[in-house]
Amino acid sequence: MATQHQPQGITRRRFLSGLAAASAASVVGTSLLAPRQAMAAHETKASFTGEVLSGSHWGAFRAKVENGVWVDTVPFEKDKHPTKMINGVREVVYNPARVKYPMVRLDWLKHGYKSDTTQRGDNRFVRVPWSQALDFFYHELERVQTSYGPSALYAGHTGWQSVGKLHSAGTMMSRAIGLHGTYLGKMGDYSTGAAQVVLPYVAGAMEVYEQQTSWPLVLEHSDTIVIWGSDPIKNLQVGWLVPDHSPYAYYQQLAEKVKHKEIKVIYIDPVRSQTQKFVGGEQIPVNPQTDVPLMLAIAHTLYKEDLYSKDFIADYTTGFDKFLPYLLGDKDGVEKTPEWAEKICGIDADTIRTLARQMAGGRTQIIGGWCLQRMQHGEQYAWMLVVVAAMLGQIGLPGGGFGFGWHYNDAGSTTSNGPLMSGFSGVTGIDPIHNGSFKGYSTYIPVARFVDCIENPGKTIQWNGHDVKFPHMKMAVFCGNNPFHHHQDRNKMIKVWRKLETVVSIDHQWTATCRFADIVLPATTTHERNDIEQYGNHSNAGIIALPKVVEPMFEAKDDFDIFRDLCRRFGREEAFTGGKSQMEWIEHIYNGARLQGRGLGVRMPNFRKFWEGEGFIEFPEGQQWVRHASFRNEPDLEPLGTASGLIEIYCKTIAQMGYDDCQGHPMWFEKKERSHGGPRSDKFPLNLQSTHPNHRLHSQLCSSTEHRASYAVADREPIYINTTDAQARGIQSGDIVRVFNDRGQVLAGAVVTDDYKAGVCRIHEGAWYSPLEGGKPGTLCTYGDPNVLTQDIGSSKLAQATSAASALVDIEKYTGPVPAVSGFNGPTEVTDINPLFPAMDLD
Ligand SMILES: Nc1nc2c(c(=O)[nH]1)N[C@H]1C(S)=C(S)[C@@H](COP(=O)(O)OP(=O)(O)OC[C@H]3O[C@@H](n4cnc5c(=O)[nH]c(N)nc54)[C@H](O)[C@@H]3O)O[C@H]1N2
Ligand SMILES: Nc1nc2c(c(=O)[nH]1)N[C@H]1C(S)=C(S)[C@@H](COP(=O)(O)OP(=O)(O)OC[C@H]3O[C@@H](n4cnc5c(=O)[nH]c(N)nc54)[C@H](O)[C@@H]3O)O[C@H]1N2
Ligand SMILES: [Mo]
Repeated sequence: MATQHQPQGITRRRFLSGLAAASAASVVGTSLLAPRQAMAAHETKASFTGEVLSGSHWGAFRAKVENGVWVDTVPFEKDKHPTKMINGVREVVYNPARVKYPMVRLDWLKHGYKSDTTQRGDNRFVRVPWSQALDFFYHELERVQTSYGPSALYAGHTGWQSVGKLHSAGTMMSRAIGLHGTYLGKMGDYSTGAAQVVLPYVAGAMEVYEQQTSWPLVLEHSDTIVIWGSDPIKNLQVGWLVPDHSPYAYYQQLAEKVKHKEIKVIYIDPVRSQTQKFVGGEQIPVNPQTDVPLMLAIAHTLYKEDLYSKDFIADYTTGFDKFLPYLLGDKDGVEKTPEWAEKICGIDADTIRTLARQMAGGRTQIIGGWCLQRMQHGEQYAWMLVVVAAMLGQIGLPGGGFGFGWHYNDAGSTTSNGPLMSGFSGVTGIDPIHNGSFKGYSTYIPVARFVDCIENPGKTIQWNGHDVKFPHMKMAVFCGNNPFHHHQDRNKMIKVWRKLETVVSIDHQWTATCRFADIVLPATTTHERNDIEQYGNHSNAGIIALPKVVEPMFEAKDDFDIFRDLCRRFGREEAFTGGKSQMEWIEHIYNGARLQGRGLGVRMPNFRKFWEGEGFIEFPEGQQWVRHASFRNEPDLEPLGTASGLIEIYCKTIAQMGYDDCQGHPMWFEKKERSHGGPRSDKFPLNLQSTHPNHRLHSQLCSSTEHRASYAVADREPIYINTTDAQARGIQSGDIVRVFNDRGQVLAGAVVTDDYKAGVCRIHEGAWYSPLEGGKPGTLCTYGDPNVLTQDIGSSKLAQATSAASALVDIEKYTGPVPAVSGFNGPTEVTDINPLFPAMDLD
């Protein structure tokens, strides 16, 4: 975790100064230096030299600026465990994939919404003036609303955008588009789509995004910690807000306790994780996608050996009696014994029994990750983990019970007593101009089914007890997210995308989503505008100013200004801005927290002092806390949010939905494809993990050239392969390999390692889609996007979440001519066309 800060080469610096000179010229004449901004002492001028404290999803840092050029980044001294990823942040501003100008796809410029959409992805774009790009955007919104109505417009934002209480890209989009008209929205997200639907029925809350028991209490009380499909050391590097990385200190203490045999840590994971390497402990290398049989066998052992808490089951849960016949095989003739599970999950029966006894033998904290619910039948894992914890009877005790959010947002740190900032709101309360009828189609769709929706208009699917009727989607807007990274089955997506008439993408990086869009608008990065953010996520350790580090590059505009200018076109500018400038918003957000602070006894300086001073305030530390303790202490006064107020081992509400693939209690369901002898493994033998990257946040930082070079293999995204699997295929570390199945093919750079169980390989999600022949379904991805290979199916009828983690592939050494990586160089700009010619027939 220690940050090695890489010095930048001379050549690079010269190159950057050149860039800056060019961009400085292009910003002259814009209204970027609004009067109020002049008051900021560390306001960056084009010639500024000095240090700027700022923050990001990767943590806080000091940016070193020379003559208006960001040359170096050092971690904030209060962050004792900074991530190396901080080295890639500066390059978000300066890299060849930067979106420089508003651009329109060549054929769309010629024919508008009647364009040849099979050309999408060929990456030929024409530079247009801002005013024209926004006119196109506005006319398309208007056309779609008047000719089809709201159900044809998709603006269902899900995505990681950037930090900043003001510049939340998705919120700005929702607010602006929502002032124009109603539109098709989304439910859920890709992160926890299955768990966040099932757990409220089972445990009364989403459980995934909530704070966890304070680490000092876990370190004091736990005898055993079971880390189930989770890798906190890897995943806590990033945060939704600016992370303070405080939990790392506790993992260091845990490592000490493991060394001295005071706490036992067990990892249920087919991969030796970063956490295991950091903390120590032992691994149970379960076969992928078979954790539910393992859990059932643990439950079976607890029951048969009378190791479960009858009191807890009686007092705090409901429905154990309905689950038991399934466990014992009375219902389906299959008793869920360790011997039964062994054949599926690859862990021998004795090890399963020993694990169950270990868990029941003392205080056991279960730490569950999310990858396991990002797969087919992902609901079952989340549900069954709660059932195991309920049988152990320690839910609500310090260092016991279950938690699903330990690897996320500084969880387990103590929450401060400080105030919470509000932000810019996506809703205004002002009626939209267009408020047409959805004509019987759904007003929202489960987010991971959005490509299915484009493909199958009129189709009705089941979701969480509701019918969802897919509308005819004609236009989609993306801002602060990257569906051509985050969605599964890229080749299916490319084909289906052709049904859309107009796609708008607003980003600062020329992602594959921009490639497959019609109108592309250049946004600024966080570091080219002013903002404010919470320091520390669950810890809420303080407030940090995010002042502008450098002037905006090229023609990039802040999302705020983009959407304000869009709203001006339909007379809603004032409604969008709320009558405030950006700095007035930032001050307003700060002052809201300041007022709240007074009530909490936390004194904050006035805004001017904060902004012109250090730009950082620390809050006093809060109390330690135990998750579910109030429920355990007073189940009648503090019931869970479930129908019964208890933990629902059997859930009547779910049972009554009548779904075959998610029934009244947790169960094992075979998968459509599964490695280690499961369906289709004869054809494609290797399980493909596409877990979250150690070096990036999804697709963010992938375009940071020097940072990418620090982990890429033969210029490609790494694929991690077990030694036996590599040897069988004649593959060595450093080789370029072709990874394939019947959905697609990608090149990747091999890393041969015994950290992976045989039959398991991994390409981290977020590797940029880089087609050999842009727009052609089935073409080779030259860099290694794993979503070329994943399945696009719903987890089940309950949640309809992504099943990204249910994918099989095979790998071969690549012997063909090695193509250049196509993804990182921005668009192919077509210049022999007059961008202002009005050949488009806007009806
Ligand atoms: N195979 C597979 N697929 C997965 C996953 C997996 O585990 N496996 N995980 C899923 C999960 S959990 C998630 S959360 C998703 C993440 O999917 P996304 O959230 O879509 O991924 P990001 O790469 O963070 O995309 C954010 C985009 O916003 C842009 N951006 C950043 N700041 C700004 C800004 O200020 N303004 C504008 N306009 N744009 C900005 C970035 O450049 C980037 O292109 O991926 C999902 N996809
Ligand atoms: N560095 C970094 N951190 C991140 C993110 C990032 O992009 N980069 N993204 C953030 C976001 S948006 C999210 S949603 C979270 C995601 O958090 P998670 O979904 O929990 O994280 P993953 O990294 O996908 O996977 C966690 C672990 O699951 C294991 N695993 C995979 N398949 C199986 C299986 O079949 N059985 C078992 N037992 N284990 C399995 C993997 O080996 C890995 O160790 O991470 C957050 N943190
Ligand atoms: Mo996520």
